Amino acid sequence: MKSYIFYFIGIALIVLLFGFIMVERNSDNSEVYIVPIVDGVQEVTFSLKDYNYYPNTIKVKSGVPVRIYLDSSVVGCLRSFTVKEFGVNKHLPGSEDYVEFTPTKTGRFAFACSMNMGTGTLVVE
Ligand SMILES: [Cu+2]
Repeated sequence: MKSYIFYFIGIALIVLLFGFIMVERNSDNSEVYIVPIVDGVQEVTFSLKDYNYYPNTIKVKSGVPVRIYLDSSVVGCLRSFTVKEFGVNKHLPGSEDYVEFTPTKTGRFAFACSMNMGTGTLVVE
């Protein structure tokens, strides 16, 4: 009888875990931010949400300059913005400061703060 209890607890845990993974994947897919092109530049402003960059996944076009701003909600080391793949590493003290780079290859790349605490995904198409 006791083994049945453990069996059901095991099933319940697997269902819970699977459900959790599904939800995470769904919310990730629905939160890809398509960066608009304004006067030939892809402009995006990050803010802070759950101690991380928001939007957290952004999609840009290859070969078009990307200009990134951080609004005043972004604090601490998250104001040092890096995209290793494209040699981006710049401290942006104010909300009017920006870093600009042109993605030269397609794929999914990480962006992060200088200490890798805040992280996100740059999708280049
Ligand atoms: Cu950091």
